[in-house]
Amino acid sequence: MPVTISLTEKTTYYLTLEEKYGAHNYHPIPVVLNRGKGVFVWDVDDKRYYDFLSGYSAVNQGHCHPRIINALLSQAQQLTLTSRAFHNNILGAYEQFITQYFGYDKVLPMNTGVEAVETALKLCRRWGYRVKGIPENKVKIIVCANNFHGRTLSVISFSSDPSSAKQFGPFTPGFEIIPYNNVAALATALEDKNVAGFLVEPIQGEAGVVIPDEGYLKKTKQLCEENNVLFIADEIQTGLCRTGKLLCCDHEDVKPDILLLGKALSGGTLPVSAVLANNDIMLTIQPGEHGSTYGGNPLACSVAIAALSVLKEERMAENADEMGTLLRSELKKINSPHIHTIRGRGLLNAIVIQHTHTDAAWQLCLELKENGLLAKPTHGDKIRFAPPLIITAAQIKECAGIIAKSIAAAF
Ligand code: IF1
Repeated sequence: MPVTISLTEKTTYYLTLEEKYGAHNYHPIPVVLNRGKGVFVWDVDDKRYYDFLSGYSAVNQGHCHPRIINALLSQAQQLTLTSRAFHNNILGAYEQFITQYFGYDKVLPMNTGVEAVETALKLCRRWGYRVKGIPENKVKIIVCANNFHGRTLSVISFSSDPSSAKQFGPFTPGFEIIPYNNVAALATALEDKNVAGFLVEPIQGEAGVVIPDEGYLKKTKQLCEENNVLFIADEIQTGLCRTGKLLCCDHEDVKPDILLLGKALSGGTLPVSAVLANNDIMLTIQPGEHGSTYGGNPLACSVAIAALSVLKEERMAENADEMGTLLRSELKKINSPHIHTIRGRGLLNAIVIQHTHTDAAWQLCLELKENGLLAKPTHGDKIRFAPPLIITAAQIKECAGIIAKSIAAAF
């Protein structure tokens, strides 16, 4: 401590380029990747790594999954974008496919995750006025402390993380922040009859894989029902088999009124997000009231059908569940005083590092990189372990070995 790493000439070249010409809105691990396949990525010097971030869960299906890439390539040669001014021959088939897949009447296709969140907020407000009958401009949406739902102005308006929101005001009103994993706090918040929705992550990812108590989702959903309030699940990170079920809400048999998907909906190929809801909610938005140039483009639709198909056909939820259990039990065997906590569900896992050095988690990630495994710290002391869902038992064991060796070397 601190871990010494030597960057190659090639790596330094790319780092310098980004430093000079790119905005400084990220602080990446100093590795420059140029190739990916399955659970592996390679850097510009051809060193191979296990990818334990999976593009923040966008590549659940593994890097460059052949079926997803095939869909991408063949559709790219046919038709990529029409805009929604005209119809295309893939959109309807995709809409039928995804609504049947998740059991909703309708889908509204968008691109990035945060656009899906924004769409849900607009839908919820609209539903609040049209259906629930809340007086104009009075709709309130309840959110949770330590949430992460993206980076737009309205979404950071209800962030409790100072680095997300500081000096980006003034902010959008109409939101109330309550503590996460606190049913009583929601009950109190719902006494206000102008509440139209409750937006929640079934597991808080950015907060460091914070798993609520068993029953939290079920109880909060029930409270929402009793108060005629929409339960909006942000499954952008937790959905699509990451936690060992198709949706994280499935662990408690909860069906959200509005379901948000993104990231792995395209298997890491292009930004594809979706908002799913039934007619009573979705049909409150009429032509001209919402949309996006790229939303529902045929390239995205083809890719999303393939991305969803392989999740099911290759039993990725089941594998995530089994491999997650194995990973956590292997990590527990490491038995280091510097691992304060190991937690997770399926292959969405985190360890909390305990060390006198404040940047110990960062140092450990550098050491992991040296040993062929890529992960990224969050909030200083937490490291997420979220490999692609196609990882095998032998690979999990090898990775646990890399993690053990790295902890021994770094601390
Ligand atoms: C970055 C974390 C992951 C999300 C949930 C919406 C969005 C996200 C639950 C917005 C995005 C990202 C974005 C990413 C880091 C990342 C992240 F560390 F912040 F928590 F995944 F772990 N809802 N999450 O997690 O989706 O608009 O980005 O497509 O670099 O900011 P987006």
